[in-house]
Amino acid sequence: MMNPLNRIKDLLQLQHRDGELTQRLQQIPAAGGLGRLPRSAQPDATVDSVCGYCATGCSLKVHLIEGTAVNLTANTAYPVNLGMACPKGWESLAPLTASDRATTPLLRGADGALNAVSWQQAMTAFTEHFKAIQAEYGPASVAFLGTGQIVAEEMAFLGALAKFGMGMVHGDGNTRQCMATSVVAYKEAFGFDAPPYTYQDFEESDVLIFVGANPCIAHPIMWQRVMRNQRNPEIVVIDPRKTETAMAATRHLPLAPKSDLALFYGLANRVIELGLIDQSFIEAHTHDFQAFKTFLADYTLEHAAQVSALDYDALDSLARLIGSGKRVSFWWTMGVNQSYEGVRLAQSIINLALMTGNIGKPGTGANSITGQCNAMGSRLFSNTTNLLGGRSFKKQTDREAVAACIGIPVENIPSESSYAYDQIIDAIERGEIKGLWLIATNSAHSWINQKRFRKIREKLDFLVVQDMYHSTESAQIADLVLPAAGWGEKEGVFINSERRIGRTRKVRKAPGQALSDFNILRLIAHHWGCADLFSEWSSPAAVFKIMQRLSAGQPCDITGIKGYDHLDLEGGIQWPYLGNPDPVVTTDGVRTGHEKQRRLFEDGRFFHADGKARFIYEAPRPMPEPTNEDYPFILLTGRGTSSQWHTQTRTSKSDVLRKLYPKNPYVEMNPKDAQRLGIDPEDDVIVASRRGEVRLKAVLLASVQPGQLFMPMHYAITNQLTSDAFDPYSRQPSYKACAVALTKY
Ligand SMILES: Nc1nc2c(c(=O)[nH]1)N[C@H]1C(S)=C(S)[C@@H](COP(=O)(O)OP(=O)(O)OC[C@H]3O[C@@H](n4cnc5c(=O)[nH]c(N)nc54)[C@H](O)[C@@H]3O)O[C@H]1N2
Ligand SMILES: Nc1nc2c(c(=O)[nH]1)N[C@H]1C(S)=C(S)[C@@H](COP(=O)(O)OP(=O)(O)OC[C@H]3O[C@@H](n4cnc5c(=O)[nH]c(N)nc54)[C@H](O)[C@@H]3O)O[C@H]1N2
Ligand code: SF4
Ligand SMILES: [Mo]
Repeated sequence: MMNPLNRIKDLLQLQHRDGELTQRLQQIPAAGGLGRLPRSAQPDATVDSVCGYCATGCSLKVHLIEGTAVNLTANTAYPVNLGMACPKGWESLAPLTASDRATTPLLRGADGALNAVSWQQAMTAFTEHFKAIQAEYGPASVAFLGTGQIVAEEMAFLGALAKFGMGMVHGDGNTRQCMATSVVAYKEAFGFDAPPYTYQDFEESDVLIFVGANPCIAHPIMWQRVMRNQRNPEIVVIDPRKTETAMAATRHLPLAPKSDLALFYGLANRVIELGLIDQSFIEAHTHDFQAFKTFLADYTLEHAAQVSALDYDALDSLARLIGSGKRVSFWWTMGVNQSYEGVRLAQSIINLALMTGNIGKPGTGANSITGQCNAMGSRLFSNTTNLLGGRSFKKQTDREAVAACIGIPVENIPSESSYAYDQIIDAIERGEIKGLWLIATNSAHSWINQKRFRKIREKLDFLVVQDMYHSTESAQIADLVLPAAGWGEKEGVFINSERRIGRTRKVRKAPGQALSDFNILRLIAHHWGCADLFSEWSSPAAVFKIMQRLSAGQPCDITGIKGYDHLDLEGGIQWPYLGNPDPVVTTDGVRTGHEKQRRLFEDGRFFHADGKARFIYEAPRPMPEPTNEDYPFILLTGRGTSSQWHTQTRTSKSDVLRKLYPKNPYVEMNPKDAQRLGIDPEDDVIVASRRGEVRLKAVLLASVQPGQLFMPMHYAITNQLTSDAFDPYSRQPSYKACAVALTKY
């Protein structure tokens, strides 16, 4: 069972670079199930490939024998990870050879069971069912839900095929659960969805403020970059829990959950009061500061201290630090994004960076950290919320530009935006959407309020799940499972958190009849009868060229990249990239030609037509589900260990990773609450919300405040409790707080 030592072990493990852990990992049968290699079998080649888990985007050197991966090490030459990798990265090959890989298509038969069928039968079922639904209920009655974990070329193809070829209108992705808030916040404030930073900023900052982010667990190698900072920085963590990151920080502000917005307005108010704003930056580069200042009058620092239950002096000191720090950077993740008022909260952070001129310079920025390996790719190229290349479905000129660029009739492009994920679920409940296609996302575990999700299954006439495994919660309830290749079994690019486009490589053959998502999409296009529209979309490399054309003239312009090899040569390339002087490799192997680190807004120009950023604000709202007598605890959810990834379909397949995290679900609670309720460590408890109740082990930790509980999202029971509240602007689910009761079992 879980004990806090696991966490510490976990932290220690990621301090190792090429040390002990590497050796331990090398003793494990070479990931890939080849068993122990004979001494004579030395790798005969090595390729660089970007990791397929988190958005840090580390580069791994994959060692091959006759074209097949046998091992991997961290890439020392890559500007992201500089030779480091976390346990998940080291264990990237293990999930590929798991016994529950989907190796043939599976179709639910009259007997109610999923039976192996040929690709021909699978494609016939796919097209017949979806076409029949569309014929009866209209083209928009079939929808898809995608991901931030397939290569960008596959995302672009999926979005284009579904919407321009198959007539779908609605398609969204798991990035709605994750990044939607930042997307909207940036678009409104900067004029484009543009995280401005480069990882070098971790090392060049004097004050780093992490809000609702736990990089020690969730982005371990970003945290290593923080640890390389030689400026003796103040590291501030704003999180209700004393997380691993909070423990390693210089200051921790354990605020009351969801009091962040009042807190940031209070800090802004105080910075103004202290005269610590950057007046010349505000005047030259922003709009609406005066109105924001007037609005702030109601949000004093005293008010912030009261609402957040934090000490006034600690907040006053933080306001002074933000106002007077030379290089202040703000970093946020899901503690901000997954909130019913996440967009305004992200903007309250952006406002602080703008008013103190902390943007566009080394070590500064209002920086949203992305989650999955290709979350940024999906933001730009998935054709879900945005029309390909960061455009709008609603704009005629944008539709025409895309139609001309990819040679399809403009009428094929929907003129309305897609429903968001939750709206797709609502539409299924209403009977408006009857067919659903899930690609590389495990909604039947990860979506909020699972009871409701499971009910909509009954409303669907046909559910297709395209996944690496047949055992996922979603595959288990599908009508048709399409077996997909995973990371390491296909080619393409990921775009990491600092906008760096990096290449990922095929280093193994997918098992059985599993195909890359790219090739599955090609098959579907053929069987649907729209392959001629996509004749140019013949390979990932061909689609990368299309993506480059689609980016032309946009803030994410990448027309200067000369192809995949160029990405390899440069150690990935950050967007935008219009092509600097040709890269040159000097005789001693040094590459020159473009700067390896680039941040946005160095010239103070933002992407709005007038070049100015906006201050955006709104009064805080009460929590949708506050505690009461019946449900006296606030339940927080999030990442549990650096060795667990989401719904664990991949990380649970590694012998090494399984040793690094608790197998069974648990809830972390404060020892004082436990004592009051007569609960001992390891006791079984019941946690109940208005949606349901679950039984699990109690772990007593002072890192959780009294009155709060924490459950990792990696166990399927967690989302039986969460409540479906959403941010109104981004439609991102508010996973991070609901009211629950806890009793001894
Ligand atoms: N090991 C591992 N790494 C991962 C992932 C994984 O599953 N496993 N997933 C990846 C993905 S997709 C994502 S999106 C990222 C997520 O990365 P993070 O966002 O860093 O991780 P979380 O644990 O979800 O949430 C961060 C913190 O938000 C805090 N929080 C909750 N409520 C509030 C609040 O009201 N205010 C504030 N200020 N904080 C609050 C929680 O206590 C938690 O510590 O991680 C990525 N990296
Ligand atoms: N309570 C709570 N719930 C949460 C969160 C939280 O903090 N709290 N966080 C949310 C966030 S930020 C996120 S990002 C989501 C993640 O939620 P999901 O996307 O549902 O989680 P994953 O386990 O990453 O699911 C990815 C699926 O794709 C499959 N897969 C992997 N690679 C490939 C591939 O190349 N092709 C195909 N076809 N399939 C592949 C995997 O086997 C897996 O089934 O969870 C959200 N849910
Ligand atoms: S930090 Fe993220 S990208 Fe780097 S090795 Fe770990 S999971 Fe992979
Ligand atoms: Mo995420």
